[in-house]
Amino acid sequence: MGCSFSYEALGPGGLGLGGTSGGDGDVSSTTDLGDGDGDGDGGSDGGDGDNGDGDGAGGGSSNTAGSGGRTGGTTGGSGGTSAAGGSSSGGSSGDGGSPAAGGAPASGGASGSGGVTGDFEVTTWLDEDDMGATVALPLGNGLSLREAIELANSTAGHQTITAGPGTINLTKQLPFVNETADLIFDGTVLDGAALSNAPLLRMDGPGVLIQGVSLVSASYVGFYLNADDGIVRDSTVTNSTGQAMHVSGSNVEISGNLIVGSIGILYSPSSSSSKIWFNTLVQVDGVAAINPGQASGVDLRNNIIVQSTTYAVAGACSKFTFYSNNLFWANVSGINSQCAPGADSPVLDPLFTDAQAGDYSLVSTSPAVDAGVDVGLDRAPGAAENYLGVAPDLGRREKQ
Ligand SMILES: [Ca+2]
Ligand SMILES: [Ca+2]
Repeated sequence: MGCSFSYEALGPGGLGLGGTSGGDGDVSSTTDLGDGDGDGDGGSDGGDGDNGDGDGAGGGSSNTAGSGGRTGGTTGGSGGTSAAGGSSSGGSSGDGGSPAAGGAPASGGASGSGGVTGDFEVTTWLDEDDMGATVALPLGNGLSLREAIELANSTAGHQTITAGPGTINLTKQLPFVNETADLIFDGTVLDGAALSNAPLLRMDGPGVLIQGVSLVSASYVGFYLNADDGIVRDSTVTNSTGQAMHVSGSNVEISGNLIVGSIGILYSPSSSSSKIWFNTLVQVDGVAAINPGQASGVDLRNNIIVQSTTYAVAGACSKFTFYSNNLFWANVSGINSQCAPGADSPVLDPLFTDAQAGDYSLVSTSPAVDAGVDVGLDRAPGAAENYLGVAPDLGRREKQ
């Protein structure tokens, strides 16, 4: 699935490394996940440092693979940097481009004007922690996620970290994302098997977006939303025994995620006005798959919650600003002992395509199809409406 919102400078090219007179570092901002162009133009003395274009062919709603990769700058000039191509992540099922083998590090003169500083693409799956790693000199085997987060944290303003398909076996707790940033993953797995009492991803800065990552072996907490306005979208938590998500911040959005097993989504009392939209939760353990506790203002719509080992949801009706259009099925203790769902919430088998094989997409006859309500989230990029058919589908993917 492509995503409609635009990213700031997915093409991280143009690090502003111009020639002596200051070249332009232009970044074509992109609106499609699959396209990333980064052209850094060298300054007048250096000629054009063509840092390579990364054109990801993927994106869009067709989920075709983004096959684009990046080629490094060959002409170099004085303006070229390595790895200046676009991030070229495809649609959600697309393959990102391969890391650039790019041109030599810039030796340009004074810093150029323009360009965007601080876009970081993960280029090694090793959980390195090289002191002083930078984009130009990542040290070790490349720029690790850990190093990228450290760079984003130490760089003022908003940055985007990207990572493509691969598995990162975390060796210790990652740095908390402590200022605003987007972490855009495409087929990236974070394995927390070596961690104990540590969240796999903790968001401590306001407005952090995490998208498209798969967490496994989270024994404590998977996503820790510890600041306001955070978003966890299109991600998964599986094969985990801890809390899939812990919500302390307010006005957070948890949308389009798949949680299988674990002890679900829990809250701190400090949280208010959270949005839990379009998630699929299967076989979640604990008090309830979604447990607001003492939090307030939960907007719970368009989810599929099935086969919880106890309840699907905990909490009196007063906890919820919205509590509608959710599908419940085969939750062992019941749906929610304190607040009955309305008639707009089907209690039916959702008819997953192949749950045994881990495919929790919907078949066309699923009662979750068109059973949702438009909450303003674009569930069908490229379509005229925010959804396909006559209404949004419940769960993590719009079927039809
Ligand atoms: Ca490194
Ligand atoms: Ca639909």
